[in-house]
Amino acid sequence: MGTNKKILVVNGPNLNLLGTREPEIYGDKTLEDVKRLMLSAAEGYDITLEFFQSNVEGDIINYLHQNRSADGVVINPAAFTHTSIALRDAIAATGIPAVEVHLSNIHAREEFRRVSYVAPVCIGQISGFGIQSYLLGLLALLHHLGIEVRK
Ligand code: CA2
Repeated sequence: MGTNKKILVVNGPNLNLLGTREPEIYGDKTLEDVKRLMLSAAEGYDITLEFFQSNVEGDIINYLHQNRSADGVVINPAAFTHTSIALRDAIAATGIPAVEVHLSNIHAREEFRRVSYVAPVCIGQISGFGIQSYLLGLLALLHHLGIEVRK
């Protein structure tokens, strides 16, 4: 019997509105669909997922601080990806192993989206697979942490 690991799933600004606008870029799935997808994958592992979304930069930073004992985080920082040194510092300061995920391929869009302030403090980045990016991000994180599928 292994020990249950806690994995955070953090979403940044405007992602609460996912599925309501710009389906050609972000798809028609909602954040609830993301949650369902990840929870069903999580059943295969001895992990607990905790979901958090905020439109407020400081609230995301405080959440990471409060949960710094978590084993890992899958994070879509949304627009804060391209602006927030504070969020980058919070990921580095808490030391929580992080995987950055994006619905869209941020490298195939406007120039300003190609820059990620958080990428250098993350294990890696998954970008462009719609809500599957979150699932791939979770699997990549679990692999990095050495968490194997339940027997
Ligand atoms: O592709 C991604 O996942 C992004 O992180 C999404 C951010 C964007 O600023 C990043 O460059 C890439 C935007 C999230 C906006 O969410 C929406 C929700 C509903 C309708 C339209 C956008």
